[in-house]
Amino acid sequence: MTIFEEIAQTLQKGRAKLVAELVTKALESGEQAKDILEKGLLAGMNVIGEKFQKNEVFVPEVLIAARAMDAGVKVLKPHLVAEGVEPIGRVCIGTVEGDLHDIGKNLVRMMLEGKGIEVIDLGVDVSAERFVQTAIDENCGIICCSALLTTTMGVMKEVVEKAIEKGVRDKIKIMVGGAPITQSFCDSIGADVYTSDAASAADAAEAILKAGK
Ligand code: B1M
Repeated sequence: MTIFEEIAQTLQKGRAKLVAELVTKALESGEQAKDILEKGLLAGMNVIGEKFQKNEVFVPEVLIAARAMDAGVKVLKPHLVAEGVEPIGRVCIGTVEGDLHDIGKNLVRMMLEGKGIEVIDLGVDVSAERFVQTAIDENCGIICCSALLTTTMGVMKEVVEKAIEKGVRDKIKIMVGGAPITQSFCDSIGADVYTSDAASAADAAEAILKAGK
């Protein structure tokens, strides 16, 4: 087994401390940080994403794997910066105004990070104004909105309207998701992409950002 495969498999088992040790070992043996990220950490997280979509693993396993990914990335980060590895793009994410549910939103964030996307996490109870202004100020390619309450999903329409009002609707994609959201709701408010789960959200965001490069 290569060191990359070892890292990927250890990440899937959620063994954070061992992942950090293996990343250190790989760096010491002269591997490039970019390869460790792509062939080890991201490869492992992709497997978790695929299994999550097929209901072969569940929320706890994803959270534990994401924690292991974080441990590896922490070791790797200074080396990635030194090698000049660029993230594939930047997005902002949050749970919409009036809504405090953040478990799904956090899963989406972790899957996005698992794709090498830079994520600005605005947390919960995020207003349309804050989503759009952050996307403008921080040069985000995508705004990702999560909602769990039928009473708060309307804020997503406000996000679309705010982006139009600020003249950036053609520059910034808007992705929506959360238990009460559907494709027809997404279409009705004029958002760009709806996905039903975190792994598909990360796949869609990756495709959008790569297409925009
Ligand atoms: Co609340 N809650 N809750 N709650 N809660 C629900 C959502 C509810 C369905 C329970 C019920 O009544 N059966 C109901 C909503 C009913 C409705 O709107 N029709 C409800 C309610 C009513 C409330 C309160 C109003 C209760 C009260 O106080 N009377 C209150 C509201 C607070 C507020 O937000 N202002 C409230 C509070 C809470 C807690 C704080 C106790 C807690 C939240 C803790 C937290 O998030 N930190 C909580 C919880 C845990 C739930 C349930 C039990 C679980 C939600 C969850 O985390 N699911 C939920 C009932 C249920 O679902 N069984 C319920 C797991 C999570 C992984 O799924 O977020 O759907 P989800 O994310 C999925 C996908 O939707 C998708 O990816 C994830 C998985 O891959 N996804 C995206 C999510 N965001 C995405 C974005 C994307 C793409 C995909 O693109 C950008």
